[in-house]
Amino acid sequence: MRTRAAVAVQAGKPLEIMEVNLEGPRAGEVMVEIKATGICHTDEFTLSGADPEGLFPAILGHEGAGVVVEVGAGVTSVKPGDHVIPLYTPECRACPSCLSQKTNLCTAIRSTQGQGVMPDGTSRFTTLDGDPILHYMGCSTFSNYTVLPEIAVAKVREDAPFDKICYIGCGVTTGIGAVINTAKVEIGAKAVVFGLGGIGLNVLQGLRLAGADMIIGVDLNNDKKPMAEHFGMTHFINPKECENVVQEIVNLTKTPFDQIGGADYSFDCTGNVKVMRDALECTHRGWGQSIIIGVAPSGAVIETRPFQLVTGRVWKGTAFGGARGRTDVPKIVDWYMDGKIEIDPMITHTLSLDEINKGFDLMHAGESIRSVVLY
Ligand code: NAD
Ligand code: 022
Ligand code: ZN
Repeated sequence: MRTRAAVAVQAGKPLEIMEVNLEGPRAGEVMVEIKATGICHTDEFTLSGADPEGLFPAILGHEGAGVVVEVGAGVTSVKPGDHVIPLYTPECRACPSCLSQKTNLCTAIRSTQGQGVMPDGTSRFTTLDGDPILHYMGCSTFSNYTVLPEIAVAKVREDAPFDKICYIGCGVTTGIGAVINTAKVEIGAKAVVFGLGGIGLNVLQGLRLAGADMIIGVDLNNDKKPMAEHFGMTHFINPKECENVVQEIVNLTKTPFDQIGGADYSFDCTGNVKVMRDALECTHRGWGQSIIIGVAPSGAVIETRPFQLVTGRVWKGTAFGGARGRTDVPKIVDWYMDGKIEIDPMITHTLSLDEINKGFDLMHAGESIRSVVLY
């Protein structure tokens, strides 16, 4: 069939909106009509050419929601008409990683996904001239119709609005999951969130959900303050307006009884390796945990003195918030529908597919939290 897609033809060039050919789903695959997709930093990172693993031409996009229209042979867990969210971290429930119950990083289709092809080694997309176009993160949600492995879709309830739940396909789950799954924050905790963009705001609401007491937000941009307060931030620090962020946080978290000070948990949502160091070092001696969520530039290295770890601080990282997509994503959709979490205020812009490059401009200008494309 033919479908409309925004194609990343070459690094550093705007996406080109065009008709492409899409082959039907083969065994173990499903075809999904994408109804809405968010534009996330990783799409920009790849399109810019800064991602050394980025391949072209490709159809980017990994934060979508839509409806199953056709299933290939042997598919049992979804059927045409089901509402789904594509998963860039699949969940096969059979590989050593899934069975370990210690990680969400399913390895069933890892290598082919990274090469931009389906598990059988081929692409379903071609140009109208017949040249192959690659998939991206196993999702390619910048196409109106796409094909995914069955293990890379989460079936969700049908009354949830696509234009909001698409954000659960990356940002919402990453931020909330980092708190619940990776850090396992407990009631009464003191936490710090570095970077109050689309991910940081979701960490904030995860912390509120987990019952954290003190939720300190750190951002270079004071304009981020009102929205962050709305999502649960109790204290704000602008590093440009204080001498030493680490000391500031340590002082803020001291009590008459505990004069050591330090956060129980911190989260890097910036991707800046200097921030990552501060995030570790502002945590409490003996038990503080710092979770890296931000994706650093290719080749970047983190530094700290081993003494920081020897004295009990813990450095962790998280991919997709440690969430097992097919199991956890439907629950997060329920939380949204039950009003436990909020998404609507974070979707600051909605665009048509023809306007998708505007979404990247808004991201560069720091004007958007999330731009969502509606098909
Ligand atoms: P964003 O651009 O919306 O937000 C980043 C925020 O950090 C901005 O508000 C900016 O002002 C602030 N900031 C920048 N430098 C800072 C500094 N030195 N100190 C304090 N604040 C600073 O980005 P986002 O959408 O929130 O994404 C954040 C990061 O999370 C990105 O690196 C993204 O790639 C990553 N991410 C990771 C995963 C994962 O699974 N690990 C998933 C999604 C996104
Ligand atoms: C999503 N991300 C950032 C913004 N939006 C993001 C980027 C990378 C990862 C997770 C989220 C990530 C962490 C660890 C890995 N990836 C490796 C997983 C593995 O090897 O098992 C990652 C993922 C997918 C892809 C590349 C890297 C890909 O499909 N190309 C999950
Ligand atoms: Zn993303």
